[in-house]
Amino acid sequence: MRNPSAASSSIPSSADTIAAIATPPGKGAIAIVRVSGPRVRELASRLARSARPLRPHVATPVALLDESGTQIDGALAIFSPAPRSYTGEDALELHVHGSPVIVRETLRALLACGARLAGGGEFTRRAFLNGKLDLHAASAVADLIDAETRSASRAALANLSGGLADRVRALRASLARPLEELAAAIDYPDEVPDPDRARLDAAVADVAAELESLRRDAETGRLVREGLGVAIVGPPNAGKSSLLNALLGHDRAIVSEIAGTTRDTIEESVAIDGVTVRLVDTAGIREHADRLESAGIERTQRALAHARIALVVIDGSRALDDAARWLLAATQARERVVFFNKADAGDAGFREAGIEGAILGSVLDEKSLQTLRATIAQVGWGGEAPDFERPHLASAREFDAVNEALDALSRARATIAAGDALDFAAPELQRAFASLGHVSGDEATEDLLDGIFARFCVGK
Ligand SMILES: Nc1nc2c(ncn2[C@@H]2O[C@H](COP(=O)(O)OP(=O)(O)O)[C@@H](O)[C@H]2O)c(=O)[nH]1
Ligand SMILES: [Mg+2]
Repeated sequence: MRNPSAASSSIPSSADTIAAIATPPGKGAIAIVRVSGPRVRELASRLARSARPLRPHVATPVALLDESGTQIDGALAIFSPAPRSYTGEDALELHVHGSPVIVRETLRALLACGARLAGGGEFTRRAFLNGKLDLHAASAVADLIDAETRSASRAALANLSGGLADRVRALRASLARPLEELAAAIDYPDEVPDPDRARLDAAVADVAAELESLRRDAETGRLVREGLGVAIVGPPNAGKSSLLNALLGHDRAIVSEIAGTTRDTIEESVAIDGVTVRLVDTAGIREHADRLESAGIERTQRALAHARIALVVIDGSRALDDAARWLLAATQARERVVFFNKADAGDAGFREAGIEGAILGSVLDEKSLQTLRATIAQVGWGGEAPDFERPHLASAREFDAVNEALDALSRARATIAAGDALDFAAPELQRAFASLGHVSGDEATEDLLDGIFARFCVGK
């Protein structure tokens, strides 16, 4: 939906001029107050007095006044006339000295002169409504601000540059043609022949294949945003904490020959192939009076539940104990990397276990660490460094919409293949078409927009 006039009454009017503090609270060198909307010029001429008129996109020193004409600050003003601004409207940025008092006074003066306090994400919402950003890119703005790692910010930036919405729009266009043909055949059965089934199916299959590839990229995107959780589990004294430290490159966990030194879980991140790998070091599973300690089992299972990959560390130099056997069995059905440590001292446990793909090595040996990193990469993302620059579906909402479209397309294909009346295929294609509109933003409802912009901060 690109027509602001269609906005429902629950949405603050985009005819208002909105203002917000764009920088974080607290003292700073400078702070920025931004304004957007039809009354920006009027507000600027009243509150920002300068020797010469503000020139578009040029930072100009101004005396910043309040509504009664009293000076608040000496500031820099940047005026961006519509449509060449972030929001696509007339916009003004006031760079003031970063004192909370000045910032508050500036905002108060703007509100006193007729601006309204912006809602969360309202600037970006206007940018979307004015066609400055597609919906996918607009949500990427929040991802970029929320990014906590370099890889997450790169991924968000790729989405910000657009491209994905265009790709989805092109897929919609590929569905539009068969839909028109079907509609014509259904509406005028006597004049228009049914579209050729094989050709129709091929067209739908092409779109489905593209969507599958979008879905695969989305998995990569999630990996990039959220990182990969790896739980280091194993019996006490196997070398779990030593391994965490070795992968980190510094001593984080206490390593000791006294079994049971790591009491709690420790979480640290390392980058492998640019992906943030979150390593969780757990306390081992001890044996108590010939029985495995239940608290240790519980702890281990909790760590495993939160991780995608189990990194099972076992002392490979000596015979397997009950804890080792329990762990190997407990992790058998999941994604795991099995590392038999202490190869410098022997390989009895490694040979006894005979586990395919298990690594025999030592945390003291850089080669073993390299093999471990490569194996984590292999299990985590297929070994090939993820492409951070490729735009991808970034939210569960987009992911669901693509899944719905794929489901509808497969139902349509089943109908076509079964030789059923093509009347049954048409609504499914229509459904897929609509779902994709939620991703490209061509069919964005107010509810959808509310959901997307709800997580934005005020001033963005
Ligand atoms: N010989 C040998 N000793 C190791 C190796 N890795 C760890 N250790 C020793 O094993 C003991 C237990 O290590 P630690 O990392 O605390 O084990 P955790 O209980 O599994 O966390 C320490 O004395 C380490 O120095 C290894 O590859 N070879
Ligand atoms: Mg430990």
